[in-house]
Amino acid sequence: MSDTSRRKLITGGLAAVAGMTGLGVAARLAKRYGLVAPDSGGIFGPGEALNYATQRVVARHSLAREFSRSQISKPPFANEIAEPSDEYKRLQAGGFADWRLTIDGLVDHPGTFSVAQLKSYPSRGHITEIACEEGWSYIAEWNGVPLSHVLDVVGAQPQAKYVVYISMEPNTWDSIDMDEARHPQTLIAYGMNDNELPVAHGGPLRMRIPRQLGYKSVKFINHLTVTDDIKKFGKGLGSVASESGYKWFAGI
Ligand SMILES: Nc1nc2c(c(=O)[nH]1)N[C@H]1C(S)=C(S)[C@@H](COP(=O)(O)O)O[C@H]1N2
Ligand SMILES: [Mo]
Repeated sequence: MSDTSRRKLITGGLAAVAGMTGLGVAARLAKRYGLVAPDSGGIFGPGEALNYATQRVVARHSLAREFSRSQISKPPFANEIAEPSDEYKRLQAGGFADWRLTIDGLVDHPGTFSVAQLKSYPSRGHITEIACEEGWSYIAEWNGVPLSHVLDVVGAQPQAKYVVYISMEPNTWDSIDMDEARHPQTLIAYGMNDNELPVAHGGPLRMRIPRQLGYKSVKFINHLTVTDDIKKFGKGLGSVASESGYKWFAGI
């Protein structure tokens, strides 16, 4: 079956089944096609599974809304961060010249990248809203390298299903599926509002994933792992956040 007709079938199937016989069947259909979030079946019910499956089938190429320069919030709000470690302070004192992003897992060319190296790649910026699950949001311009480009540089392998991103902050990591990882607005961000990314906002490197809630945009990242088996990480729910009850798929 062609990809298009398969997608049509899934889309139609999901919608029809959800309408006619309830979400449970739709969730089973989603499972059959592998569209199941790592944390589903836990505290989240069939509605959650349907949300992720529907998003992936119907809206996988949709773009987060981009704003104009005049709409940038002044000043941007930074969420509270934990006290940085001594190691972080040492790196900060050196202007982050020694910061490294390690990339490994299902890639042909694992490696470590300096911030300068990442800045040498084609950059992308977008003016988007970052929305916290606690109810506040603001608009800022984010600059960085598309994660997709970096995945090409390291040669992400075709069987890859997730990118796990790990913060220098202890016990702080999350993951996204390859659709989100390859999405053109998904950035490894190093800049904000025409400046370096401030420490409060996750400098020198953070993930910026504007189609999902703020907590997916993890700060201080220094390690990416490409995997086809998310169950191997932590408790197998796809993120630290999911382990404490937040949704792994936080699409907005
Ligand atoms: N390492 C790290 N990343 C993090 C957080 C954090 O506490 N530590 N908070 C998250 C949450 S809950 C939100 S809403 C956003 C807020 O981003 P901002 O502070 O740049 O506005 O960062 C996310 N990334
Ligand atoms: Mo948040």
